Amino acid sequence: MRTNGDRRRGGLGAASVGVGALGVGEVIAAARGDSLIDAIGRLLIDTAPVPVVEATVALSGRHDKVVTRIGVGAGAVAAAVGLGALPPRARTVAVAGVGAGAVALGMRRATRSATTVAGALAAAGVLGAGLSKGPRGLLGSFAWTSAGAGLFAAARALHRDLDRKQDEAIQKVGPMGSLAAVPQDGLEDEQGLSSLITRNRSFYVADVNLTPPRIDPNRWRLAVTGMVAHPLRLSLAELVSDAVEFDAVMVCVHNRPGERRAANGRWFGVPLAKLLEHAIPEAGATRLVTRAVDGYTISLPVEPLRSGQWPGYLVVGVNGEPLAPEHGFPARVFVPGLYGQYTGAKWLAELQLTDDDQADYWVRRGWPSELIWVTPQARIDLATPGRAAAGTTTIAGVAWAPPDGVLGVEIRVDEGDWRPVDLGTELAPAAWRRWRTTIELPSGEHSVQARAIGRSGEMQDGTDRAPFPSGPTGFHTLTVRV
Ligand SMILES: Nc1nc2c(c(=O)[nH]1)N[C@H]1C(S)=C(S)[C@@H](COP(=O)(O)O)O[C@H]1N2
Ligand SMILES: [Mo]
Repeated sequence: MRTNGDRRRGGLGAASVGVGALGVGEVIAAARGDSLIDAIGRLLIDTAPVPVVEATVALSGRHDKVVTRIGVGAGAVAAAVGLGALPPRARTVAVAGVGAGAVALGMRRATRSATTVAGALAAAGVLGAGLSKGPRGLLGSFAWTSAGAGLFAAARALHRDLDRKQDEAIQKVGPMGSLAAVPQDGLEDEQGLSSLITRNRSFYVADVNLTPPRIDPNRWRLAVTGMVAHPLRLSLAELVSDAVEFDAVMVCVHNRPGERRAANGRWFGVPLAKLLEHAIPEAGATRLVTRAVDGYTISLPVEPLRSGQWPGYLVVGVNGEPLAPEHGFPARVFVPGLYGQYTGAKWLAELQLTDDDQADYWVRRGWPSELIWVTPQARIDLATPGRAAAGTTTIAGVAWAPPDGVLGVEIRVDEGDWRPVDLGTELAPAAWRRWRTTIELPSGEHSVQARAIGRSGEMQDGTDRAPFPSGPTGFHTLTVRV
């Protein structure tokens, strides 16, 4: 007869075996720079229903990757506890199932790696053996847990080492364009206002990978393939020599008004029109597939890029530096005005010209296949009392309406009349524009809202709408207490 106490100890023992087994898997995968947890996480990201993805993005904000990783780790340990509670024969079958899952994981393009498979199989083996014997008492559980923790630390050290090597390789690539003349818009004195150019380490990160792929810039080549008269294979140095600078804001389709999934950069890239001119697309080539090293794709129509109607770029740097690992080093595609999810892949491996209509990553998951353009949006960064004169409040922020530019920004207090604010100098139509105004507010609590007006006349839509499926709308509302 098993008592409750037995069961609790059994659960603890199985959990400790789970930690130990996962540690074995992590350290083996890490030998080649992979991670079992990240591979499982990517599988979940690739298969989770869109409402689950949307809820995770909305609830975890900037911490979505950490939250996913912790979820995977906790889930794996919980699964070990579940397996531990099974009768021996059922457990053997289930552990074999885990092994089969490991092989399946290694077959997927996004996570394909022999070391990940080896790590997962070893973890399954350790799990099976550990659960059938069971750790002896509390000390046994403690030993398994500490062994697992030690292996996790070893895996982490291996990853740190590879990250350091990647950073060194990126440093060696050298400067990308120049920030020689730091751009100004006349609002430099406003403390607390977003900077005109977002610093590289403040750029938001949004992608389906838990850790960025590491790419050796010396071996990397951009392939231009498919329906072209001249297929190309270009090194980073070759691309750099054709690159030009441009200023533009990149916005994630998940950026609800007031959020910070948007960043303004001085980018360095080769106009796609120029690359296409070299490659010479065949007459029937309608789609340009931007494909990342892990198979992730975003497709764009060829014609407007080829003609230059949409100034798209193959980007190799931002703010004077090469792209950071999490932002797509060594190259990505960016068409200013399209939301990040539709603008082109990071960690680019290939530009393929085609006439097929194979759906992209997010389109297969239920997002529309039509490209989604960024709509005008204004964000309030600060409301500072008494700066200009006693009894007044300075309100300032940023606004964007790429690619045409911001024509005006207006604010209203307590849903009263809209009034225009002062705009900073426009850096470029596709960039964000800073704004500021000083108003008098009677004492008490007030709601302040802002809206942007695009140069094409498009007014920011105040209807509160979630990002899925066609982009967010609404106003940023700030409550100010005077
Ligand atoms: N390869 C790849 N490229 C990608 C993505 C991705 O998941 N994988 N995410 C896209 C999305 S949704 C956005 S918003 C931008 C974000 O770029 P950033 O992380 O540099 O800000 O990259 C885009 N390019
Ligand atoms: Mo995004």
